[in-house]
Amino acid sequence: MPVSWRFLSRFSRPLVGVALVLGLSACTSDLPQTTLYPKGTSASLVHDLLQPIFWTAVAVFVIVEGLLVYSVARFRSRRDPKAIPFQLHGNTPLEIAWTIAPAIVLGIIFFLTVSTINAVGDLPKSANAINVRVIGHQWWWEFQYPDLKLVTASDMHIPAGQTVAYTLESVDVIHSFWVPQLGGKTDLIPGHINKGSFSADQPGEFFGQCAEFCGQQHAQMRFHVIADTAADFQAWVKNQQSLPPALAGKAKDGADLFAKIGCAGCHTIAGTNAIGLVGPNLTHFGSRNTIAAGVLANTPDNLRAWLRDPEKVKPGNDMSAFMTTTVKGWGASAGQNIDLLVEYLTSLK
Ligand code: HEC
Ligand SMILES: [Cu+2]
Repeated sequence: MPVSWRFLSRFSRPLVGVALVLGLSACTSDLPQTTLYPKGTSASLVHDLLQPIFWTAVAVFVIVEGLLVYSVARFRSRRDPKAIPFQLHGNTPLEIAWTIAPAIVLGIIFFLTVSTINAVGDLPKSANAINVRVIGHQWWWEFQYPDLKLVTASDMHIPAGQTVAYTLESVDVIHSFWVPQLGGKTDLIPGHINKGSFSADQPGEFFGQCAEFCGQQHAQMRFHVIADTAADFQAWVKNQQSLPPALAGKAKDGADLFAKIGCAGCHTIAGTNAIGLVGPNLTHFGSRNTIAAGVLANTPDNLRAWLRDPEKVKPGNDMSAFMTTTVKGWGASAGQNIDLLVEYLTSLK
C-alpha cells in the first residue's frame, strides 16, 4: 500500500472527528461575534464588498486548481515512472492572457473597495448623526456624549436607525473598537483621534469587543451597543442626565463610606465630590447591565463579589490593589461595609 494511503487510513478517524467538531460548532444560532449577518449600515456595506470578492476568489481557486490537477493527471508519464515527462517552455499568448486576466479582476476589486471605503466614510455626513466620544482604558470602555452632556461605560446606547459618528481615543495602549454586527474594528491610538460611524437597522443589543491585544484582560474588555427605539433612547438620555436622588438609610451610609475611603479618587459620581477619572463613571451605575466591562451581570451578589475581591474577578485590573488593602483594613466589618456600598451603588439608577 502506498504511504499516503497508509497515512490516511491510520488518521482518518481522528481527522473525521476533528472535521465534525469544527463543522458542528458552526451550527449555532447564537453568533454575536459574526460579521456574516450584518445588522447595520456600515457592516452591511463591508459585507456587500465581501460577497463579490469571496465568490471571485472561489472562481479563481476552482479554475487554477482545476487546471493544475487536470495537467498533473493528464500529462504525467504513464509508462516509465522514472522518465521525465515532455518539457516545453514559453507560450506568449497564454502568458499575456494570464497577466491581463488577474489585472482586470484586481482592477474591479480595487474599484469596489475604494467605493466602499468612500461610502462608509460618508455615513457621518448624513443629517442628525449622533456624536459619541469612545475612550479605551485597560480594560473597559468609556462613552461620552458631548452634545447630550453625559458619560457612561460598558453600555453604549444609540437610537436605532440613526447614524452614530464616533471618535476613538485611548488613555493608555492601543485598543480596537469592534461591534461585529454593526461595524468598527478601528484602532484607538494614544495621542491620536480616529473616527468612524455606524448605525443599527433595528432596536436590539449588539456585542462589542476590543480587537487589538492590550494586556492581560484584553479578552474581558467587552461592551454592548444597545440600540433603542427613539422614545426609549430619549428616556435613557433623560435619566442619564439626571442627578442621583436624595438618599436615606443604608444607601446614605454607603455614600458617606464611598466618599470617606477613597473610591472618589478614581470614580466620578455627578452631584457629589467624587470626580475621579481612573475608573468608570458610576453616576448611573445601577442602570447598567454589567460589571467590569461585561465580565459579570450587574446583580447585587455579583457587585458584592466584585467589591470584596476585584482581583479574583478580573486579575490585574486597576482597582485590585486598593480594594485588597481596604478590605483587609476593614477586618471583621468588611461584609457590613460592602453591603452599605452595594446598597448605595445599586441605588444609582
Ligand atoms: C485606583 C483606582 C480605583 C479605586 C480607588 C476604586 N476603583 Fe472602582 N474601578 C476602578 C477601575 C479601573 C475599574 C474598571 C475595572 C475594569 O473593568 O477593568 C473600576 C470598576 C468599578 C466598578 C464597576 C463599574 C462598571 O461600570 O463596570 C464599581 C462598581 C467600582 N469600581 C466601585 C468602586 C468602589 C465602591 C470603590 C471604593 C471602595 C472603588 N471602586 C475604588 C478603579 C478604582
Ligand atoms: Cu483593549
